[in-house]
Amino acid sequence: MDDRNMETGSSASNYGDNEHPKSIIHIDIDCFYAQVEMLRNPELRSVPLGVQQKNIVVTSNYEARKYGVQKCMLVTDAMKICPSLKLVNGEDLHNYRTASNKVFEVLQTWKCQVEKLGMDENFIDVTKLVLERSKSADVKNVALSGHLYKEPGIECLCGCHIRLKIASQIANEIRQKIYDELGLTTCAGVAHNKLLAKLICPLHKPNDQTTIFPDHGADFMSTLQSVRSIPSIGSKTTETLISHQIITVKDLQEVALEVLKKNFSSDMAVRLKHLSLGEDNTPVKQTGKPQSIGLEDSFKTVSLKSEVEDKFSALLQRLLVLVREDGRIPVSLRVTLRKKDAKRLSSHRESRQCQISSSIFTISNGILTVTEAGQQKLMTIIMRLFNKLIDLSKPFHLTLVGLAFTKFQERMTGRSSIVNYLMNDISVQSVLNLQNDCDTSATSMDYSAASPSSSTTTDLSDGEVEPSPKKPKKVNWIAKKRCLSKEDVASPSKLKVGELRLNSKELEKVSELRLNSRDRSLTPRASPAKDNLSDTSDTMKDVAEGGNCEGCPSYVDKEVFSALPGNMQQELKAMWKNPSSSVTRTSPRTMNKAKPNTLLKYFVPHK
Ligand code: TTP
Ligand code: MG
Repeated sequence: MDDRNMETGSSASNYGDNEHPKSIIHIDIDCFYAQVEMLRNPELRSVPLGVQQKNIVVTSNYEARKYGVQKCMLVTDAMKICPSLKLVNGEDLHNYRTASNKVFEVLQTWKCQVEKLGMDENFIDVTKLVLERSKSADVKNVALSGHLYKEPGIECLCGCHIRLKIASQIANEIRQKIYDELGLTTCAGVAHNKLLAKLICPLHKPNDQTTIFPDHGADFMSTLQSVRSIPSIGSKTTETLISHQIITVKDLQEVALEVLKKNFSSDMAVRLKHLSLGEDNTPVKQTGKPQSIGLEDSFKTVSLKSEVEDKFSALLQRLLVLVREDGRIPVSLRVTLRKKDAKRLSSHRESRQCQISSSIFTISNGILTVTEAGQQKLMTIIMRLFNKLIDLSKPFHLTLVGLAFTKFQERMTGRSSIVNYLMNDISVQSVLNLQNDCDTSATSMDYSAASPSSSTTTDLSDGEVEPSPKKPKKVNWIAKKRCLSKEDVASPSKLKVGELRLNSKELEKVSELRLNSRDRSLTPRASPAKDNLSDTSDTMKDVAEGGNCEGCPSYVDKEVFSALPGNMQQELKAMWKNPSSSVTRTSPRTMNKAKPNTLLKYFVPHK
């Protein structure tokens, strides 16, 4: 992009260019938690309703909003302005998560890329669908569904106006389907990029939709009163911008690029400019399983080790429920703290993580479980990490503790791990699913808060660390960004093994079989594996006894292992001893350079 264009506020770019080929829909569920509660108890529909977490009304239904009850209001304030407000406790997120997953499933039926953003928002890239429809429909007469931000002065030469009108029809169908199947009303934004689709979405709510054409992007952006309204601008960037008197998005549009470059990296400065003009080229990335699963709890102050332990213990109980629902075996645990620091404007978190033994988890009837002893072991690890973060010889004051499982054992559904060959189900041992089912890597535009909240408001609910678009408002209720941190992003498998593939149904069966067989194969340990606080893997201490399979993890089928040629056995053992050289972490390029006569040669890059 030409810097001069930036400085004059011109919207030419590819980021933008004069072509706007994409059609993106953003869907946001109306008063999400409140709707879920109203579906569970229809009597709540006709009364003003607030969903409470600790002393905050995290959302309210539209009946309550008529009285002025807003999201994130203190319960006391909400009750003052609406004494008839009915409150339900929303601290157990299970039903919200279930509803969120159901919406995601409905969206998947359109066979387009769907990116989940937190619990109640999704992006859908309907570009291909629009193109298909534009071939068959009487495109010139296609009508826009819902609202249009502004009537166009002239038709854009690239034909995007017609395409976006078709997309608006699709958005309407999607919303109708969500309503018909789940009873949930939603809002939608339709645009040629994610940024505008998201920001235009709430223009008409509830239960409505808005489309914006590219030519009005910069104009619409200039109406936003705070740079913080831009999804990927977090509190730190905001602070820096404000310190240079760049407060509104219009200010950002008008400031010279050179000024931004003095305060940000060149790339960041250019990106800020693009965003201010409504330009964004980040793709909609299909959401898979989250990279990490975590919970946080924030509070006024905790200064005793025993209190910290109680907090962690409560978090762990809840976290284990989430992990069980997820089904993957965690192999890494992260502890996060926020120390009280009156001097700092931004909240400041510190984390420590370590690998954990997979033997802590067992799979019983296909369900992930942790024994009492396993839980104690996890608590020991947690407190050890805590001790590394806090100097207990001095007083400490914490305002937040967090726990997250940040890595998961590769299972047969979808990765290149060589250990997949060796699980106890010989009938499927040479079959890998190559679909990238875990690709939740952060896009270059992270729609979650770009930095932790600067809020020091206290007595808050536990925040579920999920990728979420909600920037902290009055409260610091969530820390989504952590879950998308780049170091957590595993690169998708690009490998294939022979030509063997299964379709998803078959894979489900295989998955079940493996879970069952793995369950059967779990052997009691002579001594519990040590938890390693350094970066070296502890999971490899998870050894099975006896025979020439000595040194293999317990899930390895001894028979299969014994049948392998000696050099392969050696290689696998070496790999298990030194997980950093594990095949699962090896890039396809490295694979190609594998020595002859190694197992690695069985892998060929996926083209
Ligand atoms: P939002 O989409 O911001 O709010 P909403 O869906 O309740 O209302 P709207 O009609 O304006 O879209 O957030 C989705 C859910 O996330 C919300 O129902 C409750 C929860 N939430 C919190 O827990 N804390 C918060 O600070 C916010 C903003 C939301
Ligand atoms: Mg919503």
